[in-house]
This record gives sequence, C-alpha cells and structure tokens, in this order.
Amino acid sequence: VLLETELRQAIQTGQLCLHYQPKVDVRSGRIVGAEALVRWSHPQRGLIPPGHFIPLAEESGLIGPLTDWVLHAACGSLRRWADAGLPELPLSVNLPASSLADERLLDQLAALMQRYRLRPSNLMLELTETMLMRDIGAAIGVLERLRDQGYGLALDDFGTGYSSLNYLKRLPVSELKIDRAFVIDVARGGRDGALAAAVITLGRELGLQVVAEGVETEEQSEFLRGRGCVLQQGYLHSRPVAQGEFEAMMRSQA
Ligand code: G
Ligand code: G
Ligand code: MN
Ligand code: NA
Repeated sequence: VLLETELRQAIQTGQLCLHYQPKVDVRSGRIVGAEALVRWSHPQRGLIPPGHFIPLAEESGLIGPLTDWVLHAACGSLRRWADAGLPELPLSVNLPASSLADERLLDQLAALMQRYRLRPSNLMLELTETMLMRDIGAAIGVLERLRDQGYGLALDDFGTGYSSLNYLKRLPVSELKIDRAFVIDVARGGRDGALAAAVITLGRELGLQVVAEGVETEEQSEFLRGRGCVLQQGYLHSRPVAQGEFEAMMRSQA
C-alpha cells in the first residue's frame, strides 16, 4: 500500500525515467532503433526495474497514468533527438495489457504526434501475445487502425504465449521479437536452436521484421545471423542505457 502511494507520487513528481536499449543490425553494427524501458528512480531505494512495479501499477489502476507518462517521455525524446540533428530511429514502447481495450488510445497517440511534431512511423508499439489473446477479435480491429495510421507494431516475447500460427497470419504486426528464452540455448544444438530457427523462417515468410532479444554471446549472435536474423538486442550489443549515454552512442555513429 505504501508502495502504491509512492508510485502515484513518483509518476506525478518525475521519479520515473526511460532507459534505451539499442536495436542493432549486426551486418553493419549500426543502431537501427531502440526500445524504451521505464525505471523508477526511487529517492531511497535507488533504481527500481519495471518488473517490480509494473505488476503493482496494473493491479492498482496506476498503469494508465504510468503509460501516459511513458508515451509522453518517449515522444519528448524523439523530438529532442530530431532537434539535435540525430539520426531518425524508430523508438519502441511497451504497451500494457489493458491498453488495447482503451478507446482513447488512437486519439491519445494522434495528440502526441501533433504535440511533439512526430510521424507515427517514428513509434513502434510492442504488444505481447498474452494481451492480444484476451480478446483477439477486438485486438485485430485496433491493430488494423493503428497500422493504417502508420504506427509500427511489434509482437513482443514471441513464443512464450499461446497465439496460434493462424492468428499470427491475421495480426497486422510488422515485427516479431523472439523471446530471450529461445535465445539462451540457441548455440548448443538443442531444441531452442531449432525453435529460434523456425520462428525466424516463419517471420520472414510472413514478411515480418524479426528481432532477437536477450542476445548475450557472440555464439548466439552468430547462430541467429546464420539463420537470417540480423536485427538483435541484448547485452552483447548494449545494455539499456540512460538517455545521455544513448544520445552519445547515436552521435558517435552519425
Ligand atoms: O527492464 P526489465 O528487464 O526489468 O523489464 C521487465 C519487463 O518490464 C519487460 O517485460 C518489459 O517489457 C516491461 N517494461 C519495461 N518498460 C515498460 C513500460 O514502459 N511499460 C510497460 N507496460 N512495460 C514495460
Ligand atoms: O519483455 P521485454 O522484451 O520488453 O523485456 C525487455 C527486458 O529484457 C528489458 O527490461 C531488458 O533489461 C532485458 N534485457 C535486454 N537485453 C537483455 C539480455 O541480453 N539479457 C537479459 N537477461 N535481459 C536483457
Ligand atoms: Mn519489449
Ligand atoms: Na520481450
């Protein structure tokens, strides 16, 4: 209960911040996008990772204000980078399970695009299978409208949920993110390697951009690249970093 009160205050008083994890094209080694990941910079407890407070936010009704904050912060960063003459890279934002049920999502996003003078293609919305499966019919409708507006749509944590291949074909997403659970054992010749390879092929056949998450070793990276997955995120390439550090990384490759 204390934490809930604290979280409400944190959202109002600017204790949240975004870190950015580069998405790298391993062929060129260049950063081709980034994922925004929220952190709570707690005055006593230090930097709290989202795993510790997103569930609390979802249970307590604070997820709406928190997501509003994240979207504003992400769009604010995109504006800053454009004003600073940094290369224009799409920024991915994680949406919570409740967001597709919210009638206001499209209007809210449109207002942000106008306020920060951005194009929808600057933003990539990350959704999980689990949230889409809650009400797949409604989800497809909302996703189609988002896609028609030009937002990028990514299916996050792919392979960990229940979505059947039949749904995947119908979901208007542009990117598949292979969950790091499949990346961990990828180079050991086991089943995960076979699964990752199959997902890469599937994604490519469906015309999707395929991104591997949680890439930590050269071995994993090479295996994935050998199977055609050249877009990768993970500690091997870079941890999620604070805004200033991310800007320096972008500047150094400009
Ligand atoms: O950074 P970390 O590994 O602790 O993230 C844990 C989880 O929190 C991940 O599943 C990630 O998708 C989620 N997450 C990170 N940032 C956000 C955010 O801004 N909004 C929501 N809803 N989830 C986030
Ligand atoms: O669920 P989602 O894919 O949004 O979660 C992203 C989370 O994964 C981030 O919170 C980030 O901190 C974490 N992450 C990113 N790269 C790696 C990695 O190479 N290894 C591990 N273990 N976690 C990672
Ligand atoms: Mn994600
Ligand atoms: Na993920």
